[in-house]
Amino acid sequence: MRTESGQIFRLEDYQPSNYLIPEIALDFRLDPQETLVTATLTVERIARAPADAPLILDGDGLTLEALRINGEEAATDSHDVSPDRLTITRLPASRQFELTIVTRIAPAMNTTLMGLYVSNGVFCTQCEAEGFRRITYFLDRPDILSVYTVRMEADRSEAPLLLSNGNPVEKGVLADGRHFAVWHDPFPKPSYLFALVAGDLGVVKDRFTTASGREVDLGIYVEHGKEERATYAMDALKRSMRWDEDRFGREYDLDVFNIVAVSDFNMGAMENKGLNVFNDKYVLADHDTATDADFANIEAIIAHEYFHNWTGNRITCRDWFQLCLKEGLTVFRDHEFSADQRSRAVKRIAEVRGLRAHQFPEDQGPLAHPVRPRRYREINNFYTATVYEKGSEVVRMLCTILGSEAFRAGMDLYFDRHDGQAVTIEDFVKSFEDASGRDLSQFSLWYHQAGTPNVALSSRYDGNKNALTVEIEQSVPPTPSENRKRLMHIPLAFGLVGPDGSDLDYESVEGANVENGVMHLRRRRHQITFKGVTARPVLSINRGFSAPVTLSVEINANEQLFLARHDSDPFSRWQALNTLLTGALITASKSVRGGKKPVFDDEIISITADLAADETLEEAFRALTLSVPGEADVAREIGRDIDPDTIHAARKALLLAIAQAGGETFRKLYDGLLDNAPFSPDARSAGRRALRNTLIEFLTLDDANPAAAYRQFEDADNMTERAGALTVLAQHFHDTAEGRAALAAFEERYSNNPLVLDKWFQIQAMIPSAETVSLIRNLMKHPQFLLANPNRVRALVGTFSMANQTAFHSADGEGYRLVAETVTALDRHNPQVAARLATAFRSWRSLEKGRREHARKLLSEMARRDDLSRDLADILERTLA
Ligand code: 0A1
Ligand code: ZN
Repeated sequence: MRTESGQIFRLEDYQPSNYLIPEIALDFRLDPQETLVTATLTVERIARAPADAPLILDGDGLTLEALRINGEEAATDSHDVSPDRLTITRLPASRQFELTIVTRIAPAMNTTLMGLYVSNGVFCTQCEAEGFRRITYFLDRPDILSVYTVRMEADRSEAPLLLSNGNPVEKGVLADGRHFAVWHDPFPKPSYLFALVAGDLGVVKDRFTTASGREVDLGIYVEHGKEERATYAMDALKRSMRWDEDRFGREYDLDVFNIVAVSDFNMGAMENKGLNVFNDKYVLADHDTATDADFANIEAIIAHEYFHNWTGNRITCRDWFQLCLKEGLTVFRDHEFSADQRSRAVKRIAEVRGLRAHQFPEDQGPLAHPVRPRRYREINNFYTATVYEKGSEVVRMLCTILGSEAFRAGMDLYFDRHDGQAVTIEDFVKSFEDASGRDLSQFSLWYHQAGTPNVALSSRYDGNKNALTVEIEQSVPPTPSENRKRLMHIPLAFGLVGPDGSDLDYESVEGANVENGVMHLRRRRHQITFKGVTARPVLSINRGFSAPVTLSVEINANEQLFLARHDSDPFSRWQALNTLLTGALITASKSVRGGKKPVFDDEIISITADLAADETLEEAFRALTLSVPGEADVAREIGRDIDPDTIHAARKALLLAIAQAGGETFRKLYDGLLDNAPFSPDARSAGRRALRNTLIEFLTLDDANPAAAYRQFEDADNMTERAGALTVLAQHFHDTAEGRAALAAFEERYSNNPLVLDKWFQIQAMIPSAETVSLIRNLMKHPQFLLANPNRVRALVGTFSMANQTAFHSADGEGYRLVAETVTALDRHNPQVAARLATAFRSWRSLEKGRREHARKLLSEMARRDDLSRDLADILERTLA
């Protein structure tokens, strides 16, 4: 495996295939131990290919049983076969011919969860990115589009349900208790969108009538007995289908749309044509078992996969370098959907927090890569926050720059022009250039250049001239293998906030293109002068987070406080407060490191408490203002020589200070938010619960007593408040009688529900204590801990590595050792999940020396092993480079 890990794929080497496969018929004799797959391909040599061009098909661990060319057994010297490749050198002279390939695979032994595998007794597939080659030899690349007909045969009692892509065409009973079904998908698709599911599952059914009157049968398949918990997902699906018609004019195109939930899945979900396969975590929900965050995730992911039907399936990627073509765009679409379903401002704040927590550290560390990478070793490692989340931000900027009408015209042109094709980012951008008449070449750098740009900004007001002058400078820091950066087009939404809090007008502006409240930076430096500004304004910049940049703004604390109280843009209000709190935490952690007691400015504390109590604001927003920046956020801002213990101590001190300032006000607020209305997952009710959950942490800290949290834990009639209270108990009172009792009660109550048990593992993984490493080691021996189940591994070890700054980074290196050992053990079973877990080390160089040394040693030890998967070898080598 090690030698193979060296191969690098480069964008500039892209060559169209010499052969196409317009049609494929697949026949599966399903059996967990030994499944026979017969693939009959119609192969077509392209006009300009030489007649003797070999046909090289991808495979991965396959056993070839038979090969026929135009129905005749292929001569042994006509081809060369290995588990990973089938090369056919002697082919018919005709341009079109038929190839029949029989392979034998063992789904029950497949622990990688790529290709065909068995999850809880259900056969299912995962083919993106390169899983189809684990089923049969094929041109397993996204620019080969084929019409699929799939026949499945299985034991009737084990697998009464037989599903594949497209529409059902035939089914019937066979001898020996077996049966079959045939599905046909008329839309040509790449192999990564192939799927089949066979098993015994329950179903929730519904119907949807599209705008043009097409009737679609909807089905969500889940384990028997869990059907009730799929009704929210069904509702989200119907809302998504309607929204895509209303907002983008996109209708569904088959007679059926099915979703299957499985409990072993490497990622969130998969958009296979007409047959989405989901991690059951993103399907199953009811108030007793799912938090409001779970409901929101389900809504977003159901929408995401559905939206892929147009952005990804009807129009797909030419090659895997173009992954953001479908992912960035589809994330943008699901973000917009959620914003329309819920509070736009709250949604935007959550997106930005996510981007900063996941994408910024990636962009600022050794794994940085452009939204459209130019090289990769293992494509599985490029399903990243940069491709998805930054990719979405780039589409959002496109919309900001063009305006929503021209953006929609560009989307329409893209759909018209490229339906049924496999295309590139250049094709995508060109649609917008052609629809709008604008030159987007500088803008395109967002796709091609890695790194988070920084914008430094200062302003001065001249009261005699009524002029505000803003000095701005952009810079992009170097990233691996990209030292010199070009200047970007950065759209910065802004406002000139006047003394009464409303935006001031100006008469004229020079120094940059400024339109519709957006400054367009295109040069390294701009001096922008606004004339006719009648009072001294405070500049509110990057409103709504219009560009994914970091800012260095010369602004004093009073101005920042003013924005936090008065900015008309709710995102910027939250941002102003967040900047103040982050600054306070950095100062405080320096004090702790210097052996001093941290102190906090009264104004910052009181504004936080005031905003939380401001009833003119929606509850969800108030909950966000009260959410003090996380330890990782502060670490990222500090950037180097980080000591996580001092940040933890500083943050705890800040929580206490806010708790004491909030005191009685918080208590009243908390009590007032209790209502006796029956549970509803809607945004308003979720906002009230979010605020209660935020407040309960302060109440218990103020009391220095777990009683209030324990009461919430016991009284809660929903998972949001129950898990919220348990989190507070685990974070601050894990070694009290209440903390222990609550954890035990939770375990007992939900021991039969794996998704809720994940929460129990997760909450313990976050305990900031010196004993947590040994706690995790014990929990890994829990009868319900399974290395084979990705959700379980992520809940315990993933959460520990990503959301427990103090214990993961424990000064003795034991947290790192725990994660390194898990990564190594997991790599033998599931390289994809192992490699992802290993990315927890990506910021190791920004730590203080002792921790850095521990991390370097463990990373080097892991990298030296000679049995690493390509996935893990790639991550380790780049992390250490
Ligand atoms: N295309 C999916 C993500 C996905 C990618 C790879 C997978 O392989 C295990 C699974 C899912 C999406 O964007 O939702
Ligand atoms: Zn996607």
